[in-house]
Amino acid sequence: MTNEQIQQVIDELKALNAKTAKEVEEARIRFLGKKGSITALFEEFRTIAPEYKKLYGKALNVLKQEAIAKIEELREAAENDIASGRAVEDMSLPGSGYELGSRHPVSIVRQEIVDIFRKFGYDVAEGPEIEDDWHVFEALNFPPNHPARDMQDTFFVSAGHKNPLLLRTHTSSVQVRAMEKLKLPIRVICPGRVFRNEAISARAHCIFHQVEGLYIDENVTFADLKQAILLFVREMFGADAKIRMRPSYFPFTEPSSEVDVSCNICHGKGCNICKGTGWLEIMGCGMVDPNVLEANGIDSKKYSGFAFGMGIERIAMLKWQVNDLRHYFENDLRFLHEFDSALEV
Ligand code: 2NL
Repeated sequence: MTNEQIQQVIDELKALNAKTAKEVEEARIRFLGKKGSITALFEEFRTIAPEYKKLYGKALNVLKQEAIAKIEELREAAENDIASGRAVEDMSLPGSGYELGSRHPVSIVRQEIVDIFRKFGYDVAEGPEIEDDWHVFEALNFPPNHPARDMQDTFFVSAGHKNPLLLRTHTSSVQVRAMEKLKLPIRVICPGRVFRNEAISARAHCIFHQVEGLYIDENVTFADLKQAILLFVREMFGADAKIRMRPSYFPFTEPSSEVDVSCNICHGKGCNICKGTGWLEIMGCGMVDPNVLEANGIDSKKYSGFAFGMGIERIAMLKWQVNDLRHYFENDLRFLHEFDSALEV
């Protein structure tokens, strides 16, 4: 490397007079790009004799900083020219446009469910994701040795503590808070994120989303529950959708039931989505156990209620036949853009 070579680059930089953003970018590449003249000088610097390294090194660094500063200055001037309309840009170029985001499938389904129940007169309630044992288990009639209370199933934030904090495993905890806070009758819907200590696979995830509902008043019966669910299912899956209820068990409801909706793919004929049965499981529900009412200070002789819960990803899977849960959490843009057209505005 010779002094002349360096001087030549300095002269070129001094003479540089790029006007448009495109010219500035070309100049940047010419000086500082991978094959740029300043980059080349730095390459050569490696081969010069040690006693000259300090001198040349300093000169090259000053040159590089000056080049960066000058190009930045020119870029700003070019941008100001564009902003003020002074620059005569190529008007035939396409506009840059905004990259619009779109709603996540889980958000789309949650909104649909919530909107339906709002129409029925339910309030929407949210609550904390980090909870205590009372709101997640004790107030919901979980016996002391129930497996859900185990570290295997629940994430503890402060294990071993005498009143440990944990990540809620269902949004029933929000309904417990609603019972503490709201006056009767209560009609509330609780969407939210829940957590379970599970290995991630196509069929299980440690984070997922739920919507739970609770209705407490005088004289609420199982017939009211069945009708509420039927009306919901008709709104969600179409006017001809049918429901089927199977007996089940939850600690917080008695009696408890699992709800199936008629398969809207094959209309009962049997297909691989409903595994030939014509039915798809969509939620669990039941009459609120009197123990739960009493634990929350509600007179179970005077009041009764029903509750239900559904997994949002499960409904989304039925709606779009996306059968690997992991897709909902990876935020792969190719997946998310599939739902652009699902946005109803
Ligand atoms: C399911 C089943 C269910 C409830 C949730 C509930 C809440 C209160 C009292 C009584 Cl405060 N019950 N919630 C009841 C039955 C079923 O969820 O499969 N969820 C995904």
